[in-house]
Order: sequence, then structure tokens, then C-alpha cells
Amino acid sequence: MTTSRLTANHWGVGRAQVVNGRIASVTGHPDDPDPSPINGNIASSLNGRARILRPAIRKSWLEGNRTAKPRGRDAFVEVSWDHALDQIASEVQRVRGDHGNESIFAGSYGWSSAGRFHHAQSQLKRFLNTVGGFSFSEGNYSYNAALVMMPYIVGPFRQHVAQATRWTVIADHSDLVVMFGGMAKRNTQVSDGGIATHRMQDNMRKCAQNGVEFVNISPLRSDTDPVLKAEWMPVHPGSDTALMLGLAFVLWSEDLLDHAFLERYCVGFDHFEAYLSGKADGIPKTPEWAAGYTGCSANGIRTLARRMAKSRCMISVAAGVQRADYGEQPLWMAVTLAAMLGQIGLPGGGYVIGYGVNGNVGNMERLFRWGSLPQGKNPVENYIPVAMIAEMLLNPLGTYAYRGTTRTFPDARLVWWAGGNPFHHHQDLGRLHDAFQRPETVIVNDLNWTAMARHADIVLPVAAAQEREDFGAGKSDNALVPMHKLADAPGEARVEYDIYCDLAARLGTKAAFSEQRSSLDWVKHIWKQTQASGASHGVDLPDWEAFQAGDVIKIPDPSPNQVFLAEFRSDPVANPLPTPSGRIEIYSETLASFDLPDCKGHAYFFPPRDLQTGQGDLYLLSGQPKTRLHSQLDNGDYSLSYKIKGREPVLIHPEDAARRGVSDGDIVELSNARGRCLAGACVTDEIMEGSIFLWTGAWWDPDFNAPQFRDRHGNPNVLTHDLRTSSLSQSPASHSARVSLHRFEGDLPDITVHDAPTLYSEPGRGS
Ligand SMILES: Nc1nc2c(c(=O)[nH]1)N[C@H]1C(S)=C(S)[C@@H](COP(=O)(O)OP(=O)(O)OC[C@H]3O[C@@H](n4cnc5c(=O)[nH]c(N)nc54)[C@H](O)[C@@H]3O)O[C@H]1N2
Ligand SMILES: Nc1nc2c(c(=O)[nH]1)N[C@H]1C(S)=C(S)[C@@H](COP(=O)(O)OP(=O)(O)OC[C@H]3O[C@@H](n4cnc5c(=O)[nH]c(N)nc54)[C@H](O)[C@@H]3O)O[C@H]1N2
Ligand SMILES: [Mo]
Repeated sequence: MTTSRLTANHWGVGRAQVVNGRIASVTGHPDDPDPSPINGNIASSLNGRARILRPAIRKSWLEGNRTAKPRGRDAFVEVSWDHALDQIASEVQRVRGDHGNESIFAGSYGWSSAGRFHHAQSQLKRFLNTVGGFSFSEGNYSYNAALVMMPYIVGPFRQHVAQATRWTVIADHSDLVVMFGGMAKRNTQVSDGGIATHRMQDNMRKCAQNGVEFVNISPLRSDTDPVLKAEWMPVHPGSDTALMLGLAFVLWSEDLLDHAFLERYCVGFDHFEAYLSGKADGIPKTPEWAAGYTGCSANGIRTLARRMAKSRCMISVAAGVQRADYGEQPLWMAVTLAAMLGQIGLPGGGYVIGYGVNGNVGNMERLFRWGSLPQGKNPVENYIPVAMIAEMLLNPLGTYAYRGTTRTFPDARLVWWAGGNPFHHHQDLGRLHDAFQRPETVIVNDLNWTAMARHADIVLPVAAAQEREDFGAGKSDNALVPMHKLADAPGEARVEYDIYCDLAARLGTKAAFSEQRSSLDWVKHIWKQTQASGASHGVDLPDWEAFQAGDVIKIPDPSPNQVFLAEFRSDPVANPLPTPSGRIEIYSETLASFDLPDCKGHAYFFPPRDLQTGQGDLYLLSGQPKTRLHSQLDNGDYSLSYKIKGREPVLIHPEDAARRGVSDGDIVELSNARGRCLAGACVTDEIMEGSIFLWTGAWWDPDFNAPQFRDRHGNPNVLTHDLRTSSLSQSPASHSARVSLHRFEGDLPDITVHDAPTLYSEPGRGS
């Protein structure tokens, strides 16, 4: 029997064909003008060989000699649910009793799956809050430098992303859009929690029709849609601040500044001016100076600056640009440059950080809040900046700098991860592998035997989004989507809520955790909350049964003509910014008072660290993959279809390839002092000379017998460093690595990570 049912994912709404209780295929919703091809991974990955089918315990751990084999290299024993849950309950009690709840770390960063109720982290956190809480993490891997930095200089970043100038306004008012880090369509296929309509393609077409001009400042030409016919200005990674300083110098030296804007809306331009002109340090930041760092010509910089000053100009900065060494600086410099041009708050002018970080930025915002599972109260106060996970594990109770203060790491003895993959998201995986040897117990819930699951002591197999009843509603989308249970979870995999109910029963907190509701009761309860919230905003939502039987519900953007910071511009006294001065801080007394070596009182250029230490001869970029969401469903058909002999493709310029005797389709080895991996060469002039691009998301597949545990598959994070952006924000800096590359001549090893690890059966247990 075949049925066609709705499903929602971070990459969009899909229609699943279900044949005899199995998902056969998923295609985009017919009303979506540009559905995501990532749907093409779902059926094959959910039914793939790497699916975790039964609870499992690491072999040496189970045998009582927990350090006999390192985590990540051990085999597993499949056990009964009762056995696994008894072990977890006793570990939670032991660690709480001996060390306190602060020693349970459950920051558990990651994107997990769409669905308002079955959200992996919310479930885990609610459960742990019923037993005294846990240490957690703050921020994200996406735009952490912006989250920490922007409140000092303009205001809260998340709010500002929601208030991004709408694309309709750009199409109607902008003459020129200057994009640092481009605006890759592949990235706009995705939005946290869901995206019912992919609008970017139509936005771009409308801009092209209206004659809006685009400049793509990026090492990658394909960071823009070809319909824009964007001018490509390739720049070396990590040099955007230098380029913006060169542009600023032209505005300043040719008196193209908006003095009135700087006077009325900003503070501290004089401090910055002393740095720009060279008065402060003897180095004028001329276009010639900038050319030396960026690879752009001084004349090109001059021409662009004059063009920006003459046009209604929007400056856009991709989040990827701040996911790099000193990633706070290009943000501050973009604000400074936009302030010098004086168009902030005007339709189609000013700046926006984060167009392209998801498909809803500049298109859509929620009118009201959706219902959600309450997480309860966490009595533990200690947290870490999210990208300090390895640092925390390696330095229990150690101190570190953050936001101008000194903080202390928790002594994490038990680590629990649900809905994220640190061996995807974190940098310097060799170091992370070492760090994960330190805790006493590691628990992981996942669908698949990812590298993170392989670093656990206790692994819990969970149902996927398509294997449970829920509804989807994106964090920045205005659509509500029924999410039907399309198939049973395979093997003994279970819905996470039911797992926590059983654990809570063991720990005596079942009533507090479940409030006597089944998972379907909760979903309906959260729907009711959503209905009530809608009603208070004049939106009439159907009851649960009617919603389930129907199609996607779409609610329009509450501010379709949004112009970022328009209110501030119209009256800066009545609508001050939430900064200490109430204005844009081109110079920040607060940041200057922290007296940090890597973030000063105004925007400042620091060359990337690997350049300073002479690492490798190529810049390595590692942005988001077109073929999947991060590492999710990497073993799916669509993701596999882009691999080269099973390896992740690495883009390399024809000159760089020729110099190394590399041809298109060859297997190459990338290396530096931190690690090495194999990848498949894709020779293309899409990438500038001197840079290579390896997509994130290939599951880490280390060969522990090869030099530096060579990864067979092409995970860039074996090469990236874990030094983070700066001591101000401690954000991930994955785009700043230098590497060497050569043709791989050895025997090509098989990919092993798309199969389960060695599994034994518990004595007395069938199969
Ligand atoms: N080099 C480099 N590294 C990067 C980046 C980069 O640009 N370059 N980008 C960074 C960014 S922006 C991000 S956001 C991170 C993303 O990093 P993550 O969010 O950690 O990556 P995902 O692959 O989405 O991991 C989600 C995991 O949750 C599992 N999962 C899905 N649904 C469920 C569920 O219902 N329950 C449970 N228990 N598990 C589930 C999936 O199988 C998967 O293993 O990566 C960062 N890492
Ligand atoms: N298909 C798909 N879409 C996604 C995701 C996914 O996994 N798959 N992940 C989502 C998530 S979690 C996030 S946070 C967003 C991320 O969205 P972004 O942060 O915008 O994405 P990135 O791919 O990291 O970076 C964008 C581009 O910046 C360029 N770039 C990198 N370093 C530099 C630099 O130093 N200077 C300049 N000028 N350019 C540079 C690279 O060429 C890269 O293509 O994407 C989201 N969208
Ligand atoms: Mo992200």
C-alpha cells in the first residue's frame, strides 16, 4: 500500500511516499517554488547500514576496564533497554552524589531535528532538570562572534537578524549590494526548525530584473546565484577587515564620509580615524596596504569605495566570515564602514549581517511564539562558551577569559549528548578525540553510528523525526506543518520522550517529568498553546485533528517592509540603541577597558594565525554543504552522489592542481600539523588560486593505523584549529586553517564509517 504524507525538516516541507510502512522517497512540497534537494537523502539514510538499532555499551566499559581501549576505537556490546537504562540511572546518581550536578555536562549543542515536541535537547534538559540540573553551553557555532560582539556596538544580534531589511526592499531600493562572503543559495535552503517556502531564488530574480548590482567578495565565485551576474572580487580568507579598512581609507581621504551621520548616530569615530589614517600606529590603511593582504588590486578597492559612496548601497556580511580568526573584527568594521557611508536605517542601504545564514533572513519572521516543551529550571549556573568543549574536558576546573571576565570550567565527569555531533561541529578533531578520553562516562543518543556515537560508553538508539508524531514550526518561519509518523523506528530504537519517562521512573521523578502525559498528549498540549498564542494575535488556528488532516498553514510576514534600524534613524533620542551610549559604538569604552590582546577599542586588523605561524601553503575553507545539513544523512543517496570515489569533494583551482600534478577526480591528501585527511579533487576555477574548499559534514572516519589517524573520508575539522576567534567571545574559527595538499598515491582505503562498528551481543541476548 502506498500513501503520501507530510514531513517537515530544517531544509523544508516534504511529501513522503510510504510503501508498506517504509519510507520510499521524499520530494518537496508542490507549493514550494524551490524545494531543497536534501530531501533526497532521507529514505536511504533512515534505512541505512549505519542506523543504531539497539542500545549498546562500549566493550571495555562494560567489562569494567574502562580505559583498556580508547573511546572512539572500541567495539560495542548490544544490551537490553533495561540494562542500558539501569546503567545510566546509576551513573547519574553516582556523579550527582559524589561530585554534584555541575559535574553533569549536557550542553549538547547541535541541530537535532525539526518538531516542536520531540526536540532532542529540550527533552534531555527537561529530564536532567528534574534530577538537579547540569552544566550547559552558551551560544552557537553559527554566529557566536556576532552574538557576543554586537551588543557592545549596536545591539542584540538575534533581534537584529529578525529585523533584517527585507529582500523586497532591496529589490526596490538598493543600487548595489556588496557581499562579504557572498550569498550562497545552498545555505538559504535551510532554516532552524523548518522553512516552508524557499524564497531566495525569486528574491534574486527580482533583484536582477530591477537592475540591482551585486559584488561577491569571496574566495568562491559560486557564492552567488548566476542570475545576479555578480562581479566577483576574490579575497584571501581572513582579510575582509583589511579590505574594508582600504575602502574606508578611500572614503576618508576623498572626503566621501557622511559627517552628519557619524556625529548624530555614532560615538568614537575619532579613535578609529587615528588608526585608519596611521596617526596611531604609523601605518595608513591605504588601498595599497589592503591589497597586500587581500589579493585585490588597490585600484579595484578605490573604484569600489567610490561606487559605494555614490549608490544606495547595502553591505552584507555572511556569518562564515566571522567563523574565523578574530571574527569579531569584520563585523565591527562592516558597521564602521556602513556608518561612514551614512545609509544605516535607509531603505536598501546600511548593513546586514547574516543574510544567507538561513533561508528566512530578510524574508520572514514569526508573528507569535509557538508552544514548546517547558524545560523546567536548571539549578546549576555554570556554563561554557559553546566552542570550549575540548578545552573544558582537558582542563577541569581550569580558568579562561570570556566577555572581559575570568571564568572557571566545571569538572565534567558525565557528558550526555543528544541531537548534535561534536565530531562534526568542533575543530581539531584529533584534540577532541583526546579530550573525550577524559570524562568518566559519555552517553549519546543518535540515529546513526556517527563518530560521536562511537565515542560514547552508552549509546541509545532513537526514533527519527519521520518515525514519531509532531508538528513543525521554524524558529524564524511563519508556517505550521503537520509531521506524521510515517514509519516505525527500526530495530529497538525508541522515541526519546519514552526513554526519559523510563529513566525518570528509575530516579523517582516520573511525575515531574511527564506530568502524566503521553507523548501524543504533549504534542496536542503544545498545539493548544500555539492555538492560544495565535488567537491573541488574531490568527485562528484549527483544532489538532483538523490541522493533522490538512496542509501546511502559512501566516504572512508581520513586517514585510522592514528596514533595519529605521526607527533608530528616524529618532535616535526616542529610540536609542541598547549600547552604553545609545548610539553605534565605533569606539567602545567597554571593550577597550577589557584590555584584550585580540580585541581592541575599535575595529582592528589581525592577520590569520596560521599565516603568522607558517602553516601550509593553501587556505582551507570549510563551509556548509549543498548536499545535506551538516553531517546529517551523510550516508544518504543525494550526499553520496557528490562524493568522488566515496570521498568528500575538495575544490581546487586549476593552477594549484597543475602545480601538484593533480587532475580532476584524483584522490588527494590534505595535511597540516594538526591532522590529515583524504578527499576527491574537483578542479575548478570557481575557487580562487591559493584557497581550497572542503565541505563540512563527511562523517569522521579515522584510520588509527595511519599517520595522524588519517581520516579516509574528508572531514575538514581534522585540519582546523581549536584556538577560537578571540578571548572576548571564544567563538569557533573554522574558516582559518592553512594546509598542504598532494596527490594520494597509496592504496585507497574503504570508507568504514557508513557501516556500524563491531557489535557483540550481550550473553543471553538473542541476535
Ligand atoms: N569546519 C567547520 N566546522 C563547522 C562549521 C563550518 O563552517 N566549518 N559550521 C558550524 C556550524 S555553523 C554548525 S551549526 C555546526 C553544526 O553541528 P551539529 O548541529 O552538531 O551537526 P548535525 O550534523 O546537524 O548534528 C545533529 C546530530 O543530531 C542527530 N539527530 C537528528 N535528529 C535527532 C533526534 O531527534 N534525536 C537525537 N538524539 N539525535 C538526532 C543527527 O543524526 C546528527 O548526528 O557545525 C559547525 N562546524
Ligand atoms: N545546504 C545547507 N545549508 C545550510 C547549512 C547546511 O549544513 N547545509 N547549514 C546552515 C547553518 S547551521 C548555518 S550557520 C549557515 C551558515 O551560513 P554561512 O555562514 O553564510 O555559510 P558558510 O558556508 O560558512 O560561509 C559562506 C561563504 O563565506 C565564504 N568565506 C569563508 N571565509 C571567508 C572569508 O574569510 N572572507 C570572505 N569574504 N568569504 C569567506 C565562503 O566562500 C563560504 O561559501 O548555513 C545554513 N545553511
Ligand atoms: Mo550554524
